[in-house]
Amino acid sequence: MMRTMPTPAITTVALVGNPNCGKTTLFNALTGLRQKVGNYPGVTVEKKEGIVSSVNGRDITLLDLPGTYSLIASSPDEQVVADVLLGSLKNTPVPDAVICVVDASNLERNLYLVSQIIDHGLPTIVALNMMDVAEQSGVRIDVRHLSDALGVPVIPTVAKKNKGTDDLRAALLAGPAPSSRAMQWTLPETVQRELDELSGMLSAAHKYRSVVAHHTALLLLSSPAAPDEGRTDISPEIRAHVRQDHEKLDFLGIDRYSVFIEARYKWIKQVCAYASSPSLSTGASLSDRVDAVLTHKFWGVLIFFALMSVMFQMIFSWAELPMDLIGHGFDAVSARVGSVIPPGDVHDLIVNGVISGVGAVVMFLPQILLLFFFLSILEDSGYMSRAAYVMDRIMSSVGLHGKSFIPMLSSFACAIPGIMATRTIEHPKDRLVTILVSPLMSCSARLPVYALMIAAFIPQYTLLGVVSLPGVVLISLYALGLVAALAMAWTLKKTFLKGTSLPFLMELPPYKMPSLKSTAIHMWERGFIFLKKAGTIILGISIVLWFLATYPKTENATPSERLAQSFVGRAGKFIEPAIKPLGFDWKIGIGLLSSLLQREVFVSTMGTIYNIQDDSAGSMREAMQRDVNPDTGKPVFTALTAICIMVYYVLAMQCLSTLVVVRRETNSWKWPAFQFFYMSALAYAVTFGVYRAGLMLGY
Ligand SMILES: Nc1nc2c(ncn2[C@@H]2O[C@H](COP(=O)(O)OP(=O)(O)OP(=O)(O)O)[C@@H](O)[C@H]2O)c(=O)[nH]1
Ligand SMILES: [Mg+2]
Repeated sequence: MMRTMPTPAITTVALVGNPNCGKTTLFNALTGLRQKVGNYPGVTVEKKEGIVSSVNGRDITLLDLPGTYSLIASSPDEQVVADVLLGSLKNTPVPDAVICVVDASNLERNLYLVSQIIDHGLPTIVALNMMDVAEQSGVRIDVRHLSDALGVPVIPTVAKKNKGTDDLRAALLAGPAPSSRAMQWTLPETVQRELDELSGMLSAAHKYRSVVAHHTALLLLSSPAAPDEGRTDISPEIRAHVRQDHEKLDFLGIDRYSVFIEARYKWIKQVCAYASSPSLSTGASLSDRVDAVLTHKFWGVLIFFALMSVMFQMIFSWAELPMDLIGHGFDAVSARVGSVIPPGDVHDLIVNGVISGVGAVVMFLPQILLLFFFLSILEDSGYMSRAAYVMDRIMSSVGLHGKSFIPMLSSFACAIPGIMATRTIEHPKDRLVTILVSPLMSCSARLPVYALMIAAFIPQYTLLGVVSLPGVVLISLYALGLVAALAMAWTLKKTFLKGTSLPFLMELPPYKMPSLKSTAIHMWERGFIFLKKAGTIILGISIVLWFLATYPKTENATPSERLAQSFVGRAGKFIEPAIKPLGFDWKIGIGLLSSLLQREVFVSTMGTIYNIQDDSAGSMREAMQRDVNPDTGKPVFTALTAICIMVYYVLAMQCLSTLVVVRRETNSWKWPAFQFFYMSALAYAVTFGVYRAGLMLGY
């Protein structure tokens, strides 16, 4: 009589699959979390955890992983997947089971990874996702046949619409089992023999588990070069053995790299023939025709820049009304609170420090929301990959390729996700160059600085009836950041980060209608982060700044003189000689100092010090416009000073969080230090040039 073994409790399950096949969408559906989803390959670059709760209280930890085409990784994000499955990652147990997500509209290519996963021997469920897309394009898949051929359960899903996710959850909680089929693809006999032998040697010499031994053996055999002295994890005898194997197989005329791939594909073709009927559609689809224009080498570039211009123009003009409303709101609160609290230090702290400082930054919430609205649409529609494709030619002229453009484009939101996105870049030097230049792209923290300066000092001309001068200035600042990033990349690639790039291989994902819901969620989340920052860090800095701008108190002096005598006033005066060549006075100097670690603080600082200095009613904008330098008798801010400040903020590295992330991603303080110094020097030099040129032109 046979006894059925009770299925061991499953506690950790990993989601793996090709890039952009919907892993994170499924992850979110199963766990109720809100990890970032986007319609381009490489959205997820880190391992993320979530809990799938079950009725009987045996919860399962689900791991969302970056997308990968193969377990033989070529970039850092892909390496994470192999590491998790092999259990070579610290703090992460080997998963008990795998959900292999497959893009049904691209079955053949996706099955490559499935075949590798099945060989791994972990209990597996295939989630056949994007069934809607497959059906639309006429691909028919026989789910039962596919499941038979693979020897694992196959569950059709449409993750985006939450279809099939309950079945998937049920299958997961029922406890999946390893594939009932052994390794089904066949290698040429010699290769198989060497593989088995090497794998045996690795198990014996290094006590590798059989999966790890098999994986390592395959990696060693297929790698172009023999393992060198650097691989101290492998014994010298085995290294010598691998060298012999290489010579032998090369002698036999076997392409060691493609032999494994071809063998797998041969099997995959059989599976596909058995389980699916190919797409019925013929001829160029609508999306091909759209792509012909959007990725055209001339029109594509033009459309990209036109889209960007429209976006920044809109950010500026649409935000005007809500910004004014928020501004009035803060003025009202300030007046109200001001009349309740009796005059004195507490009154001043609340009105000048807290409300003006925080209010000055919060005013720019509409711009931030609009920025993320547009970025989210670019990401979700599938345009992002087209932009990278189009920019590939421009990027290759500076020695990088289009893949580096996605991190740069993401840096419009914030350099931190941009830098994280470089994990998809295979070539380490290209990755480093991209990390070093991405913070030159104007992030959302610069937007309040630009918006404040433009609104106060750039006249509202309208050119040709449609484009406004403020809009043009804003676009120029973003363009300056992009040009500086490209120029720096070129310089770095020409000097100490020389190296050739691999050819660019990037998938163009299908176009999708951006979902209103996910756009709204994205805007809400980013808006919340912005407000939270205003309510915590910026609030704290504003309070400290108010004290430093109020004490030590000088009696019988004008507010302006008192500010000059305060702690920050003295600090500003101290650095004034250094920044005078840029057209900045000591008050701007206070802003530069206080925003050294976070850019928006410049705006809250101006809010606080202009409220301290200028008692008369009216906005901080008016106070800044009115301010006159007593030494020269000229206004502190002119259009030229405003432009110089903005240029400085485009180029300077005023962000501690970015530096910390760069240190983590490059594993040394050397690169963030280099980045800080080169960006500061660049900012100083270019601002100086702009100021001199402006003076010469008579501004
Ligand atoms: N039509 C359709 N779209 C889907 C489905 N599942 C996900 N999507 C969309 O596909 C795109 C990619 O989804 P993600 O969940 O980010 O994919 P991913 O596999 O996590 O991608 P990476 O993290 O980049 O590897 C998004 O635009 C989703 O909205 C589906 O079943 N049908
Ligand atoms: Mg993902």
